[in-house]
Amino acid sequence: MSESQDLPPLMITAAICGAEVFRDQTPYVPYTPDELAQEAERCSDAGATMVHLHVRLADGTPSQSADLFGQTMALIRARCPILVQFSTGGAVGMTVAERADALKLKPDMATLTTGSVNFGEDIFANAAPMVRQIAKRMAEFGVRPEIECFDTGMVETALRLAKEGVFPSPSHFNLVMGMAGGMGGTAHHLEFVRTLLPADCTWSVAGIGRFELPLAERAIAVGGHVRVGLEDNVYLSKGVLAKGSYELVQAVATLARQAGRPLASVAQARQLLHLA
Ligand code: KMH
Ligand code: ZN
Repeated sequence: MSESQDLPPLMITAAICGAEVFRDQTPYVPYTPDELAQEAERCSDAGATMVHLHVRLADGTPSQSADLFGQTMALIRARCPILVQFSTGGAVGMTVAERADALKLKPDMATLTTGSVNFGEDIFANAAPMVRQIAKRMAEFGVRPEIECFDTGMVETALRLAKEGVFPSPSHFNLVMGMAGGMGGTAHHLEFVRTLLPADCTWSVAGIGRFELPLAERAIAVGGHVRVGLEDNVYLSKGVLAKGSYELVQAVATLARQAGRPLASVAQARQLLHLA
Protein backbone atom coordinates (compact mmCIF):
# COMPACT_ATOMS: atom_id res chain seq x y z
CA MET A 1 0.00 0.00 0.00
CA SER A 2 1.27 3.46 -0.85
CA GLU A 3 2.42 5.72 1.98
CA SER A 4 0.61 8.52 0.13
CA GLN A 5 -2.84 6.93 -0.01
CA ASP A 6 -4.66 9.22 2.42
CA LEU A 7 -2.77 12.38 1.57
CA PRO A 8 -4.29 15.29 -0.32
CA PRO A 9 -3.44 15.68 -4.00
CA LEU A 10 -0.09 17.36 -4.47
CA MET A 11 0.06 21.05 -5.34
CA ILE A 12 3.19 22.12 -7.19
CA THR A 13 4.12 25.79 -7.34
CA ALA A 14 6.57 26.94 -10.00
CA ALA A 15 8.84 29.80 -8.98
CA ILE A 16 9.92 30.68 -12.47
CA CYS A 17 12.30 33.62 -12.19
CA GLY A 18 12.74 35.23 -8.76
CA ALA A 19 14.76 38.39 -8.37
CA GLU A 20 18.27 37.05 -7.96
CA VAL A 21 18.79 34.64 -10.86
CA PHE A 22 20.32 36.14 -13.99
CA ARG A 23 21.31 34.99 -17.47
CA ASP A 24 24.96 34.64 -16.48
CA GLN A 25 23.86 31.80 -14.18
CA THR A 26 21.39 30.22 -16.57
CA PRO A 27 20.26 31.24 -20.03
CA TYR A 28 16.84 29.72 -19.31
CA VAL A 29 15.53 32.28 -16.82
CA PRO A 30 12.57 34.22 -18.29
CA TYR A 31 12.49 38.02 -18.00
CA THR A 32 9.82 39.55 -20.25
CA PRO A 33 6.05 39.16 -19.76
CA ASP A 34 5.91 36.95 -22.86
CA GLU A 35 8.76 34.75 -21.69
CA LEU A 36 7.24 34.48 -18.21
CA ALA A 37 3.83 33.52 -19.63
CA GLN A 38 5.35 30.88 -21.94
CA GLU A 39 7.25 29.39 -19.01
CA ALA A 40 4.12 29.44 -16.81
CA GLU A 41 2.27 27.49 -19.49
CA ARG A 42 5.07 24.91 -19.76
CA CYS A 43 4.92 24.52 -15.95
CA SER A 44 1.13 24.20 -16.04
CA ASP A 45 1.42 21.50 -18.71
CA ALA A 46 3.98 19.72 -16.50
CA GLY A 47 1.56 19.64 -13.55
CA ALA A 48 2.03 22.90 -11.61
CA THR A 49 -1.11 24.46 -10.16
CA MET A 50 0.40 27.82 -9.22
CA VAL A 51 3.09 30.13 -10.52
CA HIS A 52 5.03 32.28 -8.04
CA LEU A 53 5.75 35.42 -9.98
CA HIS A 54 8.40 38.12 -9.93
CA VAL A 55 8.79 40.52 -12.83
CA ARG A 56 11.87 41.99 -14.47
CA LEU A 57 12.80 44.86 -16.69
CA ALA A 58 13.90 43.82 -20.19
CA ASP A 59 17.57 43.70 -19.08
CA GLY A 60 16.71 41.43 -16.14
CA THR A 61 16.70 44.09 -13.42
CA PRO A 62 14.24 43.01 -10.69
CA SER A 63 11.09 45.11 -10.56
CA GLN A 64 7.75 45.18 -8.74
CA SER A 65 6.07 47.22 -11.48
CA ALA A 66 2.29 46.78 -11.35
CA ASP A 67 2.25 47.37 -15.07
CA LEU A 68 4.61 44.44 -15.70
CA PHE A 69 2.73 42.22 -13.23
CA GLY A 70 -0.54 43.12 -14.96
CA GLN A 71 0.77 42.40 -18.45
CA THR A 72 2.28 39.11 -17.33
CA MET A 73 -0.81 37.94 -15.45
CA ALA A 74 -3.02 38.71 -18.46
CA LEU A 75 -0.72 36.74 -20.79
CA ILE A 76 -0.63 33.80 -18.36
CA ARG A 77 -4.41 33.81 -17.96
CA ALA A 78 -4.80 33.75 -21.76
CA ARG A 79 -2.58 30.67 -22.02
CA CYS A 80 -3.47 28.38 -19.11
CA PRO A 81 -5.55 27.98 -15.92
CA ILE A 82 -2.60 28.11 -13.48
CA LEU A 83 -3.12 30.15 -10.27
CA VAL A 84 -1.06 33.32 -10.15
CA GLN A 85 0.78 34.27 -6.98
CA PHE A 86 2.64 37.59 -6.88
CA SER A 87 5.78 38.08 -4.83
CA THR A 88 5.57 40.85 -2.25
CA GLY A 89 9.18 40.12 -1.31
CA GLY A 90 10.50 41.64 -4.50
CA ALA A 91 14.24 42.18 -4.25
CA VAL A 92 16.31 43.08 -1.20
CA GLY A 93 16.12 46.80 -0.43
CA MET A 94 12.73 47.56 -2.02
CA THR A 95 10.25 49.60 0.02
CA VAL A 96 6.99 48.19 1.33
CA ALA A 97 5.05 50.53 -0.98
CA GLU A 98 6.95 49.19 -3.99
CA ARG A 99 6.59 45.60 -2.87
CA ALA A 100 2.83 45.83 -2.24
CA ASP A 101 1.68 48.06 -5.10
CA ALA A 102 0.66 45.31 -7.54
CA LEU A 103 -1.72 43.71 -4.99
CA LYS A 104 -4.35 46.07 -6.40
CA LEU A 105 -4.45 43.74 -9.44
CA LYS A 106 -5.89 41.02 -7.20
CA PRO A 107 -3.76 37.98 -8.04
CA ASP A 108 -4.99 34.64 -6.71
CA MET A 109 -2.42 34.79 -3.90
CA ALA A 110 0.65 36.70 -2.81
CA THR A 111 3.58 35.87 -0.59
CA LEU A 112 3.95 37.34 2.89
CA THR A 113 7.28 36.81 4.62
CA THR A 114 6.88 37.04 8.39
CA GLY A 115 10.35 38.10 9.50
CA SER A 116 13.77 39.35 8.52
CA VAL A 117 16.63 37.11 7.49
CA ASN A 118 20.22 37.27 6.35
CA PHE A 119 19.88 36.73 2.61
CA GLY A 120 23.24 35.66 1.26
CA GLU A 121 25.33 38.77 1.93
CA ASP A 122 22.24 41.01 2.35
CA ILE A 123 19.31 41.38 4.71
CA PHE A 124 15.76 40.67 3.56
CA ALA A 125 13.99 43.06 5.92
CA ASN A 126 10.50 42.30 7.19
CA ALA A 127 10.03 43.96 10.57
CA ALA A 128 6.62 43.18 12.11
CA PRO A 129 5.10 46.59 11.18
CA MET A 130 6.12 45.99 7.54
CA VAL A 131 4.46 42.57 7.60
CA ARG A 132 1.27 44.07 9.08
CA GLN A 133 1.27 46.78 6.41
CA ILE A 134 1.58 44.31 3.52
CA ALA A 135 -1.02 42.01 5.10
CA LYS A 136 -3.42 44.93 5.45
CA ARG A 137 -3.11 45.71 1.77
CA MET A 138 -3.72 42.05 0.94
CA ALA A 139 -6.88 42.12 3.05
CA GLU A 140 -7.96 45.35 1.34
CA PHE A 141 -7.84 43.65 -2.07
CA GLY A 142 -8.99 40.21 -0.89
CA VAL A 143 -5.69 38.54 -1.74
CA ARG A 144 -4.95 35.44 0.31
CA PRO A 145 -1.39 35.27 1.65
CA GLU A 146 1.08 32.45 1.41
CA ILE A 147 3.05 32.74 4.64
CA GLU A 148 6.68 32.47 3.62
CA CYS A 149 9.12 31.33 6.32
CA PHE A 150 12.88 31.24 5.91
CA ASP A 151 13.43 30.19 9.51
CA THR A 152 11.51 28.77 12.44
CA GLY A 153 11.20 32.20 14.09
CA MET A 154 9.12 33.32 11.14
CA VAL A 155 6.68 30.48 11.82
CA GLU A 156 6.39 31.63 15.45
CA THR A 157 5.85 35.23 14.31
CA ALA A 158 3.19 34.09 11.86
CA LEU A 159 1.33 32.31 14.66
CA ARG A 160 1.47 35.49 16.75
CA LEU A 161 0.24 37.67 13.87
CA ALA A 162 -2.53 35.17 13.06
CA LYS A 163 -3.75 35.51 16.68
CA GLU A 164 -3.83 39.27 16.16
CA GLY A 165 -6.02 38.65 13.11
CA VAL A 166 -3.44 40.09 10.73
CA PHE A 167 -4.28 37.42 8.14
CA PRO A 168 -6.97 34.76 7.80
CA SER A 169 -6.72 31.19 9.08
CA PRO A 170 -6.31 28.47 8.08
CA SER A 171 -3.08 29.63 6.49
CA HIS A 172 -0.94 28.26 3.74
CA PHE A 173 2.77 28.20 4.66
CA ASN A 174 5.74 27.95 2.34
CA LEU A 175 8.89 26.77 4.11
CA VAL A 176 11.97 28.07 2.31
CA MET A 177 14.80 25.82 3.42
CA GLY A 178 18.51 25.60 2.80
CA MET A 179 19.21 29.23 1.90
CA ALA A 180 22.44 30.74 3.28
CA GLY A 181 21.19 32.76 6.27
CA GLY A 182 17.97 30.83 6.83
CA MET A 183 17.06 27.44 8.28
CA GLY A 184 18.86 24.34 7.04
CA GLY A 185 17.54 22.13 4.29
CA THR A 186 17.73 18.58 5.64
CA ALA A 187 14.88 16.18 6.37
CA HIS A 188 15.67 16.75 10.08
CA HIS A 189 14.99 20.46 9.73
CA LEU A 190 11.74 19.72 7.92
CA GLU A 191 10.64 17.26 10.60
CA PHE A 192 11.17 19.89 13.28
CA VAL A 193 9.60 22.87 11.54
CA ARG A 194 6.51 20.82 10.70
CA THR A 195 5.90 20.35 14.41
CA LEU A 196 5.44 24.12 14.76
CA LEU A 197 2.74 24.44 12.10
CA PRO A 198 -0.95 24.65 13.01
CA ALA A 199 -2.82 21.39 12.43
CA ASP A 200 -5.30 23.02 10.04
CA CYS A 201 -2.76 24.65 7.72
CA THR A 202 -1.51 23.53 4.34
CA TRP A 203 2.21 23.81 3.68
CA SER A 204 4.75 23.51 0.95
CA VAL A 205 8.50 23.31 0.96
CA ALA A 206 10.87 25.25 -1.28
CA GLY A 207 14.35 23.77 -1.00
CA ILE A 208 17.15 26.02 -2.16
CA GLY A 209 19.82 24.69 -4.51
CA ARG A 210 20.74 21.06 -3.93
CA PHE A 211 18.04 20.76 -1.25
CA GLU A 212 15.22 21.32 -3.73
CA LEU A 213 14.44 17.83 -5.00
CA PRO A 214 15.30 15.85 -1.83
CA LEU A 215 12.98 18.07 0.22
CA ALA A 216 10.32 17.80 -2.48
CA GLU A 217 10.50 14.02 -2.20
CA ARG A 218 10.16 14.22 1.59
CA ALA A 219 7.21 16.62 1.40
CA ILE A 220 5.47 14.35 -1.09
CA ALA A 221 5.87 11.43 1.34
CA VAL A 222 4.50 13.23 4.40
CA GLY A 223 1.60 15.20 2.93
CA GLY A 224 3.13 18.56 2.20
CA HIS A 225 3.15 20.40 -1.10
CA VAL A 226 6.11 21.52 -3.19
CA ARG A 227 7.58 24.65 -4.75
CA VAL A 228 10.33 24.29 -7.33
CA GLY A 229 11.80 26.48 -10.04
CA LEU A 230 14.75 28.51 -11.19
CA GLU A 231 14.17 31.10 -8.44
CA ASP A 232 15.27 28.47 -5.94
CA ASN A 233 17.55 26.17 -7.95
CA VAL A 234 18.85 26.23 -11.50
CA TYR A 235 20.05 22.60 -11.69
CA LEU A 236 18.11 19.51 -12.67
CA SER A 237 20.96 17.32 -11.42
CA LYS A 238 24.57 17.93 -10.43
CA GLY A 239 26.10 20.21 -13.07
CA VAL A 240 23.09 19.96 -15.41
CA LEU A 241 21.08 23.14 -15.82
CA ALA A 242 17.31 22.77 -15.94
CA LYS A 243 16.11 24.08 -19.31
CA GLY A 244 13.37 25.91 -17.48
CA SER A 245 11.35 25.59 -14.28
CA TYR A 246 9.10 23.18 -16.15
CA GLU A 247 11.82 20.51 -16.05
CA LEU A 248 11.91 20.79 -12.27
CA VAL A 249 8.10 20.56 -12.15
CA GLN A 250 8.34 17.44 -14.34
CA ALA A 251 10.89 15.97 -11.91
CA VAL A 252 8.51 16.55 -8.98
CA ALA A 253 5.59 15.08 -10.94
CA THR A 254 7.71 11.96 -11.52
CA LEU A 255 8.53 11.72 -7.79
CA ALA A 256 4.83 12.07 -6.99
CA ARG A 257 3.90 9.34 -9.44
CA GLN A 258 6.52 7.04 -7.95
CA ALA A 259 5.10 7.73 -4.48
CA GLY A 260 1.54 7.12 -5.62
CA ARG A 261 0.45 10.69 -4.89
CA PRO A 262 -1.79 12.25 -7.53
CA LEU A 263 -1.29 15.84 -8.64
CA ALA A 264 -3.91 18.41 -7.72
CA SER A 265 -6.02 20.04 -10.40
CA VAL A 266 -6.38 23.81 -10.25
CA ALA A 267 -9.92 23.35 -8.88
CA GLN A 268 -8.60 21.08 -6.12
CA ALA A 269 -5.83 23.57 -5.33
CA ARG A 270 -8.41 26.35 -5.01
CA GLN A 271 -10.27 24.24 -2.46
CA LEU A 272 -7.17 23.26 -0.52
CA LEU A 273 -6.02 26.87 -0.38
CA HIS A 274 -9.46 28.29 0.52
CA LEU A 275 -9.50 30.52 -2.53
CA ALA A 276 -12.85 31.89 -3.64
N1 KMH B 1 13.75 37.95 -3.53
C1 KMH B 1 13.76 37.83 -2.12
C2 KMH B 1 14.44 38.99 -1.47
C3 KMH B 1 9.06 36.45 -2.06
O1 KMH B 1 9.01 36.30 -3.26
O2 KMH B 1 8.08 36.71 -1.38
C4 KMH B 1 12.41 37.69 -1.55
C5 KMH B 1 11.54 36.66 -2.13
C6 KMH B 1 10.37 36.32 -1.32
O3 KMH B 1 11.73 36.16 -3.22
ZN1 ZN C 1 10.01 34.97 -4.68
